[in-house]
Amino acid sequence: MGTALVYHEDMTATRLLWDDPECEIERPERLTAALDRLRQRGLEQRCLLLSAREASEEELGLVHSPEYVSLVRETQVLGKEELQALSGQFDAICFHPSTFHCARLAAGAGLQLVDAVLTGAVQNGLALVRPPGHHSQRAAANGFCVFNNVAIAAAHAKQKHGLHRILVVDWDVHHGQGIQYLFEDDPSILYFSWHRYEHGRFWPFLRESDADAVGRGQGLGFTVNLPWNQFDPELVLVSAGFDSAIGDPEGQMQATPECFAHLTQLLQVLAGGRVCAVLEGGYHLESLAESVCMTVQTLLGDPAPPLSGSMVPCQSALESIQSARAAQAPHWKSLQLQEERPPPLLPGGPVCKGAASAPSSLLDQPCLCPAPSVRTAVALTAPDITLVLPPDVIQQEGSALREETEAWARPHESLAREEALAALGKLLYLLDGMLDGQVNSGIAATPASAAAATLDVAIRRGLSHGAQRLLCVALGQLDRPPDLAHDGRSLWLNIRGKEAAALSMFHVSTPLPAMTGGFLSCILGLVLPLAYSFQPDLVLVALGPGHGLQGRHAALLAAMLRGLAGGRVLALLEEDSTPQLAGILARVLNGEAPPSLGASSVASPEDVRALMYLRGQLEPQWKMLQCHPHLVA
Ligand code: X5A
Ligand code: ZN
Repeated sequence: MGTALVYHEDMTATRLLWDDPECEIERPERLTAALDRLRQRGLEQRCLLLSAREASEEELGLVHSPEYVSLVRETQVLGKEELQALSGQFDAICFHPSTFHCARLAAGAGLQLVDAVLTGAVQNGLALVRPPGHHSQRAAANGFCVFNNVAIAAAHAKQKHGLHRILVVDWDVHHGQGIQYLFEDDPSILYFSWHRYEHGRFWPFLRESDADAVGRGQGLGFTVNLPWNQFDPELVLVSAGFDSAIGDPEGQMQATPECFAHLTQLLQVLAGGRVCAVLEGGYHLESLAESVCMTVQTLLGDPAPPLSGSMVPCQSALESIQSARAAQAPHWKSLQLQEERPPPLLPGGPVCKGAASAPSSLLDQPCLCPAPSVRTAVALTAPDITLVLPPDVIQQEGSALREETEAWARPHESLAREEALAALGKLLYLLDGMLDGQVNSGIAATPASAAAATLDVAIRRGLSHGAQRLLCVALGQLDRPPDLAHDGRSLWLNIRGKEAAALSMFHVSTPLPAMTGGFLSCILGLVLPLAYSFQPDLVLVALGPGHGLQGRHAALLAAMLRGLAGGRVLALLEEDSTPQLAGILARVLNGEAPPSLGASSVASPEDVRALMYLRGQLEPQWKMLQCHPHLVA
């Protein structure tokens, strides 16, 4: 459906007219550097370009007082001395005669983006704007921000489009106190911000930036940090600041540009993919440009490049997450999990083949080689004419050589039948395309009776032909091949109706949760932390006999797993799966947003118990699990 890029070059006009070391980083080149890089990468050309319009004074009035709007309007005719004097009345603000025009364009750009997304003209988009907005308040400019672009967009989405639930995610390194103040008592706008705080010693130095600010009145629980599995937003607005990126002089944090691809991708599973990002901070031109490209690329549906570095959360981050969860727990049922911590797995046993230390040949490819020419391929033995696919998803015709297929099939009785052999040939051909870097993701099918054997071959083939670490998520009656070496190169996660058990850190079984809430907790609380800790370079998802998965759940799982291995995900289905299931998986693997799940129930007590049990067992080995601490309310 497309990605909008909203911009107007007039927004480069406002600039610093006097000496001010605090304000000088917010320069016009921030926009031109980001835009140039988008052009260079061929990303601008893939977007629908919209020229920003000015927001009307009435629209500004959605969140600002008329007196404040007049005050900013009047700066247009002030001289330099007067501008400087007026600026001094605010914190970190430098007015320019063009400020009013630029700030109206910035707010208007956000409005246009929301209109484009909510009328269905595009799926998502980014507004590249100056000045930023999230610090600005009802009657005050603050922290380079004049009008609160994202807040105005949110108020407009409510008023003009009749929305009832809007999620605002603020990933700028600073707390957007302006947005918090404006919607503190409004339960229809959930404001989530993460920001550098330093116990109040980081700008804007506010007590109310801490985790215990949770909103007030009707809005209790709708301010700050919490997971999003009950809110079910209709629209996601992002206060997209990139001053948390590596190299930024303000933020001094370490987020690599790829992090923003992953953040974007995680948000795309919400609100049917309706994501509007609006630029806030970001002052290191190189880092800003790269991070903007990562965001736009992900909005366009490209898979996120793998994250690098050690996947071990630091103690202070864990403490911050814990205090935010504790503060929010009274307001969100999904946070009120009470379980005893089970004994951890005994030490010893196989260890992970150093995810960070051993670079993976497959994962290196996206950086060195051009992106795969085919994003998603579907290899079905009897292509179903009712299968509706987007034009860029290809139906694979090819098959591996007969002899080679037979050699792989030989150890398996269930692969002796002609249909099973033909399906295996197709799968091997597809898998080779992925391992060679020509195809990014794919779907293959197999007769149900041959599902286990086909998966077995796919794992072995993957590991012997270039994959260093392979994640296999198997649903239904599929057993881990018994002789598969415990050499730390394959992680087996079986989701089916049996009890929870971790046979080793690489062999985990968990029951399929009955309801959406439980399914979501299983993915967020177990599958993703294990997967991100393991850092596979190939992912297999197999829906085997009796998998019991609903289409929208399968789509969510596929969308989330796409964050791993640079999106190199192969889904294996049973031949008699419905064309709907194959279609939805193909579209999601190809970058479309999964359908919205609806407001989900919380996980059942049994589901919570199974999840807690496994997390407790596996936490010492898979450190990302620590991000979901055991809460005893
Ligand atoms: C939008 C933004 C930061 C202001 C920092 C003042 N503002 N020291 O990143
Ligand atoms: Zn900032």
